[in-house]
Amino acid sequence: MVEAVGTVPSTVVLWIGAFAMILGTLVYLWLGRNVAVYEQNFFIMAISITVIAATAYLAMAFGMGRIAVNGEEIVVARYLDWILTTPLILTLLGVLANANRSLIATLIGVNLYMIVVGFLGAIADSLFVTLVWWALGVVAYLVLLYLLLGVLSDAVEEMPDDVSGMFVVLRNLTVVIWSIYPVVWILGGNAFGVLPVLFEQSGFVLLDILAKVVFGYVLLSSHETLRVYSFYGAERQSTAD
Ligand code: RET
Repeated sequence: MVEAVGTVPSTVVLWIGAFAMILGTLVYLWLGRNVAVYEQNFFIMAISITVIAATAYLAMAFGMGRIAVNGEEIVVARYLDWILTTPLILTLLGVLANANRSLIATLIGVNLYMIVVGFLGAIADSLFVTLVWWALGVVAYLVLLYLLLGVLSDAVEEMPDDVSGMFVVLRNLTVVIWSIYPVVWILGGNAFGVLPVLFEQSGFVLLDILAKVVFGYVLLSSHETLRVYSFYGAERQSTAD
């Protein structure tokens, strides 16, 4: 639960995280240099994700973004990052799948619950209480998986192959990567402490790079898919709600 912070190697890892997010932002800006109006929202959302994460990693690398709760030091910047960026990632997936607003709102609500109970688990001071919060977070995550793999995947079937193909790639990347977060979390300093701090930090940095930077790159580098999406999706959205 107490995270040994401020060691030189773990600070280096946080700087790597910050630079990866800044690099991702610059690549997206470059990819979006002549972006068509209909692609703008995708770019703005993806850029927001890496900008928020870059800010959180900068704060962490500067040794900031931690608060003491119940005598424990919590890396609050990480939870602020997750609470802001995971809804954006899910919105990107939802919009791509042409899901209606209530489904996107449901995805976000379940996801927020998952992150909030994860935060409660991090500030809990007994292993048992931490495990209870973690288990509740895992239940929320399973509901999220059901929505992503079931309802949202059904919605995308009405979209052209280009779009549904892109959705499936991004959905699979998301499902695989997101599933590793609770494992790193429970093995690290929050509960069992079998993962050394450096491994835990590096794990989260690597997962964040995949879930944010690689995810955004796959989406934004395909102008053709975004073009197909916009013509088909814009037309359908009016009847989808
Ligand atoms: C917690 C602990 C409680 C149980 C579960 C968790 C899952 C966290 C996830 C985080 C994903 C973060 C991403 C961040 C940036 O892009 C909160 C660790 C299930 C899935 C994708």
